[in-house]
Amino acid sequence: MRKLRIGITCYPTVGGSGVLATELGKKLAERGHEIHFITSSVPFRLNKIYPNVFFHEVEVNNYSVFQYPPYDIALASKMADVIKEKQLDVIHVHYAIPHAVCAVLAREMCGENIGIVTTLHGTDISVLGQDSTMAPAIKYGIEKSDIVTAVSDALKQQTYDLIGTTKEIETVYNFVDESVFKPIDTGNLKEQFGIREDERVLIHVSNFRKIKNLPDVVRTFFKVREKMPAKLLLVGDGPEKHRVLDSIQTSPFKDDVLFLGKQENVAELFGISDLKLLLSENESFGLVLLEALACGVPGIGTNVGGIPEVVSHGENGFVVELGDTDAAAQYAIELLQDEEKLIQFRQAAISTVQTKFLAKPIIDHYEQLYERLVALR
Ligand code: GMT
Repeated sequence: MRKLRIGITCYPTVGGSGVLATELGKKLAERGHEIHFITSSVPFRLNKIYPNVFFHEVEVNNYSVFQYPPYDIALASKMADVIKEKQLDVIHVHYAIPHAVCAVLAREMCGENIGIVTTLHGTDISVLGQDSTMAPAIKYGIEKSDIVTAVSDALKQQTYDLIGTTKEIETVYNFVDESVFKPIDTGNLKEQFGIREDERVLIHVSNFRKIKNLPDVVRTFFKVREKMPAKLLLVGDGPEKHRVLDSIQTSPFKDDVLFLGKQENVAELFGISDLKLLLSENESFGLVLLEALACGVPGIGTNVGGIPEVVSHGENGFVVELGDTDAAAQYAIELLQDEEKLIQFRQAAISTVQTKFLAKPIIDHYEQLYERLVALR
């Protein structure tokens, strides 16, 4: 395949869509493509120098007349600059708002016939798609993109239901970097956290937003803790953190909940974990679940959005109804008390990634989409 010049726009701070976009860019660069990130800051997983990867910062003018700094216009202008100067073949935007609309505007501005790929990630549809001030712009961005992908069948269906578009949407699942997310020897890390060998470790990783339903994670853990020695690792940070902290203060098990804040090396934390909990109110995919599975950690997730496409009930984890912490705890207890079953689930977790979410075929798929667009130019 010929080498392409690909622009990528995403939210560069912590979040699944930014992670996926960055990992995709890195993998495409390894294949020899020239990758141009056009973002407001360096994407957080772009943490070293990668050959073929370039970063173009979007700077927003804070002129006093602006009540709100016009990020969208600055992004579109920067995209138009980079498209022209670097002669991009394709621009791939992650998250519909404002990125898809900015890409369309940039194409108009620079007058180049560039292909636009938009990947829908979740809240751009499930939350913003319900907002009448946003829905028309999302629909416009989707319909003016040349190719639209969604990270799960559930999200694709939700887009049709909420946005009312007839645009063809292809499901392209998320993937993880298997060289990072794999079972690893963590030495005495468990001990360093003060966790005894006989204690089971449950883990939750997220941006601590309301949609992640932290109260149910803690409730489930406490029910498990009543039956066995265990610790809960809460990894990440966000608006719900203090509410959760307050809510556990009266529990006799409060010292068994460890708040670790934002962490870079999540794979190591999965390395000391036995079970991942993701009990979200909505989740288009649940990239962190996939990261856990790749590390050999089974997951319990809610029966919402794309989670059942990632977690196979009774094989690599369990799917429970939203709010049913009794069921979540019961499944957790049964699994964590049965070493043989846990080993079986750990193996199934790894093979799910190998069979359904391997990076290579998914990146091949994106490459084919780009190639399709380039052939049309
Ligand atoms: O919910 C988040 O953690 C952030 C959000 C984002 O846009 O980064 O995540 C969405 O995209 C991820 C990557 O495709 C998915 O794995 C998440 O499930 C999705 N979040 C929601 O749908 C709530």
